[in-house]
Amino acid sequence: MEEIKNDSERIIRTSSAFDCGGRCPLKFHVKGGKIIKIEGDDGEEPRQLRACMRCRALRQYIYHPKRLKYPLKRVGPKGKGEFKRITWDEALKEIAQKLKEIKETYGNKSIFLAMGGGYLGAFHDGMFALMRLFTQFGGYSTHYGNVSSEGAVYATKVMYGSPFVGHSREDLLNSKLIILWGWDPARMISGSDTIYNLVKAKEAGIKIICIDPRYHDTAVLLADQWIPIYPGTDTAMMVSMAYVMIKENLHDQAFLDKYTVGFDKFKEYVMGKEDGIPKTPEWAEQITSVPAETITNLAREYATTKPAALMDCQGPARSAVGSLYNRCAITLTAMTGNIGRPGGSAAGGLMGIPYGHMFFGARIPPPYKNPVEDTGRSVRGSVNLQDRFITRCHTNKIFDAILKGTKGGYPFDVKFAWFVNNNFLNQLGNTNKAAEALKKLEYMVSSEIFLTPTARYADIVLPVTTMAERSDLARPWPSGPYFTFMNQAIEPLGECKSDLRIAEELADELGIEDFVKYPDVDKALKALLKMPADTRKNIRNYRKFKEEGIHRLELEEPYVAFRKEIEDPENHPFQTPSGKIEIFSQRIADLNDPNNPPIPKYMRTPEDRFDPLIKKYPLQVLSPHPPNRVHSEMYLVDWLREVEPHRVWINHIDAKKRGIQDGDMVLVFNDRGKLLIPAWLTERIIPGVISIYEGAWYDPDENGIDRGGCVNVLTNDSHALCGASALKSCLAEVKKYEGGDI
Ligand SMILES: Nc1nc2c(c(=O)[nH]1)N[C@H]1C(S)=C(S)[C@@H](COP(=O)(O)OP(=O)(O)OC[C@H]3O[C@@H](n4cnc5c(=O)[nH]c(N)nc54)[C@H](O)[C@@H]3O)O[C@H]1N2
Ligand SMILES: Nc1nc2c(c(=O)[nH]1)N[C@H]1C(S)=C(S)[C@@H](COP(=O)(O)OP(=O)(O)OC[C@H]3O[C@@H](n4cnc5c(=O)[nH]c(N)nc54)[C@H](O)[C@@H]3O)O[C@H]1N2
Ligand SMILES: [Mo]
Repeated sequence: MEEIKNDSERIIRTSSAFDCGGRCPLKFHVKGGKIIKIEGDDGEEPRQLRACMRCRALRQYIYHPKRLKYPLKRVGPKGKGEFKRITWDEALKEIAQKLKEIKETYGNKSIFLAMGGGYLGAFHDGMFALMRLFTQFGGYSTHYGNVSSEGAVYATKVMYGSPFVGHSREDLLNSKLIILWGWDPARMISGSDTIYNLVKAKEAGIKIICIDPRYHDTAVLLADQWIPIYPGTDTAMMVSMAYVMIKENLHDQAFLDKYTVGFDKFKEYVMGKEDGIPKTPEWAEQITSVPAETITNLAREYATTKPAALMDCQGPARSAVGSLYNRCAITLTAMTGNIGRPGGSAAGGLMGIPYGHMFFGARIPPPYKNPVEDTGRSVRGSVNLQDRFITRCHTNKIFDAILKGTKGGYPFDVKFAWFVNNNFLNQLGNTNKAAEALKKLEYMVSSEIFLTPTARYADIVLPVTTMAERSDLARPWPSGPYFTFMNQAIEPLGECKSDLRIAEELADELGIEDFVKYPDVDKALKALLKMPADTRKNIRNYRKFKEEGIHRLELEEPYVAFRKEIEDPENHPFQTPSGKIEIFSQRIADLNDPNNPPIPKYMRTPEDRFDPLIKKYPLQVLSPHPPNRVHSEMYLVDWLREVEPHRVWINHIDAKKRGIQDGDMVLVFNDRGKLLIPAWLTERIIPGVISIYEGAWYDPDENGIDRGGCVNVLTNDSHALCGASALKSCLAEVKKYEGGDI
């Protein structure tokens, strides 16, 4: 854990636990109780996990002068940010009192828990403690639908019966062609070993093609070819690639026959038998803007270069198209026989790899059953949409549900809401509407590290510790085969407490005597590591793990998704009803919903480029994840702001039409909101599309114009049928801002 450097300087091994998919192993140099320097992993190549810019800037985050250090009570209007300091005792007594009153008057259904991914440690992830607390208090209402990945989860559940579609990243080196389709890992990380392996692949001469409306950082770094495409039209291009393969007999019919069902139906759609429209590259060109010749060449290249890795992701699926993007990508990987093969890819959003030792989730002691959901079914990612949580609202509908309640068809009327691990006012669709909803709440609590735009609406704000002030265990999201031990480096700042401690103390106030507590963190972490998830890979030497801060799994060979299913299909069927990869899904067909086709298709969506609304709002709005933050986290850190000033990406052609010059302050607006932001004129985005990184803090002025540049004042709060949040189906207009009222 600690290595004494000299009399007073110690090195503490830890890692981040942000929601970025990476886990940078870190060395904190601590002197006199303060972190004075941060270094990255010192592991040997090729296994070194180089620290990202955010982790290198952690000191400015942990010691930021705006860190919350004491409990606060709101004294001004909601949203204005006027608070006074109170004691923990006062804060917890008031919250307990309110909870009892609201339970008595309206029942447990009116207590709402809003949970995000702000912290992903195994133990101190406070929302689990709050879930337990509210369960024991008689139950609570909440939301369903993972805002990140619901489209991909649905696609993989339908087609494979499993979301574990990832390969170890070093397997990229076994590919002959890598297609990054809506994926920019130089920015979004997706495992701390991803970009390293992509760079190695590039150095080895493996061709890399990027398909994205933006010439993003990974494309700049690695792409042999960038294919710009209009947002929301990828499925048209994928379907026409299938057309070329079928027409030229380039697809792997033997693979399709052996491992899939329903290709014939897909083929009928592709060739035009179903609807009279052959899905030719010319047809796709009209929709996507990608020249027919480019599509044809890519189809040929992908079908004839073996193995090839088609890497789709989750971003394009965070739209009204939702899972169809991932379903089409999976179909192409099946048509080319790339599934279950080293150097190939199963597509489906690049999600989990079952490396074993999932100490997550299992940390919640009983009771598990939320009494409010006694009558509800709870099938996350279920193919049958009717099976979704019928007691919950969709995540992107939280604020609509608060506003409309049971009268609007939601299962509850929210009176009390607790926001933990999220800044949802800022991060979900339609921020102005969200602000209205928060004003309407009877009572709101936020446990936070900073006074975020969401926390500004709370009645009580509770200050929580950062990762430097507690010990925990963590693992990267999907890929890296390693686990980290987060050693506490410093004492909690001010009066900060972890969410777990907060829940424990509140349990006392509420008189919940049998609430399980963890006074000894070290003991609790040891117990977590003993869990039998996958005994072969269990970390046996607790002391070594704690000291080194990292446990790297030794894999004999790179992990390849569905290898067993492909190599030994008799004994390892896919977990679908047919036991095969379902290009046609009878389960979806049975739902008989025209908006949810049983085969993957190109479908139009609201606020796409063919929506008549485009006359009024001619620009499609992208809102990728910021390179210099994790969503809205670290927004206040100056070092990171310097790296990437917050600007709207706009092509010269669009800017010229509007008389906009580089650096001009512009107003971006639609019927949902208006924001001010400087323009960045760039060839790195396709004309007709603009891009604003999500996560800038909402800061509305008296005219309702957001001066913070929070893109979600523009986005809408709808979701695709499959459960994907439609944050990227959004149209807006841009004009030069001349000052004054608008
Ligand atoms: N327009 C647009 N919007 C998007 C997206 C998009 O692509 N476009 N992406 C969406 C996606 S995929 C996601 S996952 C969401 C993320 O949405 P959020 O989860 O709301 O995003 P964060 O900004 O990470 O907010 C996490 C908050 O948790 C706080 N926090 C950190 N650690 C702790 C802790 O230990 N305890 C407590 N109590 N709080 C803590 C942080 O200070 C921060 O304010 O955003 C979504 N929003
Ligand atoms: N630095 C950093 N890393 C992060 C995060 C962060 O906030 N900051 N957030 C993490 C989280 S919670 C998540 S869920 C992941 C998200 O990871 P992703 O879902 O991969 O990220 P996005 O930024 O939403 O989008 C990825 C790319 O898709 C492109 N794109 C958008 N729409 C379309 C489309 O219709 N077609 C095509 N072809 N491309 C399109 C965008 O231009 C962008 O380059 O990232 C994680 N990593
Ligand atoms: Mo996410």
